[in-house]
Amino acid sequence: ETKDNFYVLNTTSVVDYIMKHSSLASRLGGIESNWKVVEVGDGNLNFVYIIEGPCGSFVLKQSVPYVRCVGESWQLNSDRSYFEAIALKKQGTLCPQHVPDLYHFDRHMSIIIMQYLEPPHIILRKGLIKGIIYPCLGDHMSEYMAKTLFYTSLLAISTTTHRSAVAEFCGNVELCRLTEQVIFTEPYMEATNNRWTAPQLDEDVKALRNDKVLKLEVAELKAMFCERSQALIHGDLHSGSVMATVSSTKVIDPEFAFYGPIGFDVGAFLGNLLLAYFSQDGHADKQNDRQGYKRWILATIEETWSKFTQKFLSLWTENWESSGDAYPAGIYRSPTERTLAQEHYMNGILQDTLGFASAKMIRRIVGIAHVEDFEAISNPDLRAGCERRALNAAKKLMKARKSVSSIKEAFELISSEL
Ligand code: ADP
Ligand code: SR1
Ligand code: MG
Ligand code: MG
Ligand code: MG
Repeated sequence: ETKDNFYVLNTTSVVDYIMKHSSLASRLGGIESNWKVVEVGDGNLNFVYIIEGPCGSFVLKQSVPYVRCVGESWQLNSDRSYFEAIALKKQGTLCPQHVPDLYHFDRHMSIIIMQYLEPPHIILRKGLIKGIIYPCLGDHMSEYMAKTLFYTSLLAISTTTHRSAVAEFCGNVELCRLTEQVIFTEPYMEATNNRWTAPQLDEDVKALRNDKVLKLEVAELKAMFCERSQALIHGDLHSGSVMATVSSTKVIDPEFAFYGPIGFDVGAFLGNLLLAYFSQDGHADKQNDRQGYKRWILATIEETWSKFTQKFLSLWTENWESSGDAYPAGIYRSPTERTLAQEHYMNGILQDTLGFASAKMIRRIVGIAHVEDFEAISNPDLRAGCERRALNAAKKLMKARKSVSSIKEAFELISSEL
């Protein structure tokens, strides 16, 4: 249903909207005829405008009551804007360096106004396709994940605070259900939304749907996604939700945020780096065989995981006495017991991460929403070869994740695909 007085903006009505909000108008400066408005949304769900004036700029994002990439036939209420705004605010407090500043939120109109991440910031996925090396990426993303996930988990907060936050984000039901549908359900069955590089991958898709062991693993991951309120997760942390330069990394678009499993975020990020890895042969040319770049991607996966572990555990160790109801300091008294608890916890996150990373990879190859990493490879045989290696690696990782205790072991497991 559409809310009363809600309207979908266009480049003209955006200007009228800003004029009605003097603090926004004065941020831009000058008069409205000096303002430049461009719609740049390239995501699947929403509309995004960049607005620049003589004195300043910002980005305006509006959620509409349907799925943008499908059209009005797929209704989706625009409550997601509220959850994006409150998640942005929370994540911006916990990790301001890697989150755009929030300037304005209008719940009724589902409008968020935030800091414009100016060029040379580009969407990380596009940078990975171009073969750009980001020397700070592992450090920055591990920082973002460690801070946002640790401080919203029961390692840092009481069960009272946690329960009320979980209850608030339970309202993001439509987006959680969208994830359940397009990540954990449809890729493993016949569904009209699904597509893949055909006929090249027809047999691979059939095998996926008949893989009983794999489907049991997916059921387990789906249950974890629905049942485990471990921390406030971003919920859609793929490489299209990161804007980067060689020295700056910002995480945008947390509209899928809710209290879920930590491994869903870490897995989304690492799984999308693996997709970037597997697509590289499709972007190689005479000037650049991309072999060095592939090594950099794998090194960045290892660096992200090891720095995430280090930072997350440092926060835990520093805060052990003061807060968090999960591992009471009174029970965990000795350093030995604390180390044991930490190793156990991180091992669990690693195994969840590998499972969710795999699920994220599989859905991008056989489900509704594909990624530019592969879509930009115009030769279908070349593209299918890249996709098949990614699919096989994801299947192996998903099935064997519980026997893996390091990223090195994970790479060994899929060495024939790498
Ligand atoms: P969706 O929810 O539809 O995926 P996103 O929030 O991912 O929308 O935004 C879509 C696109 O808009 C991004 O890929 C990026 O190009 C641009 N964009 C979004 N937020 C910003 C920002 N703060 N600064 C600059 N560009 C942005
Ligand atoms: C209809 S599926 C759209 C996808 O785009 C979003 O960014 C999420 O990844 C979602 O699964
Ligand atoms: Mg997006
Ligand atoms: Mg900030
Ligand atoms: Mg989005």
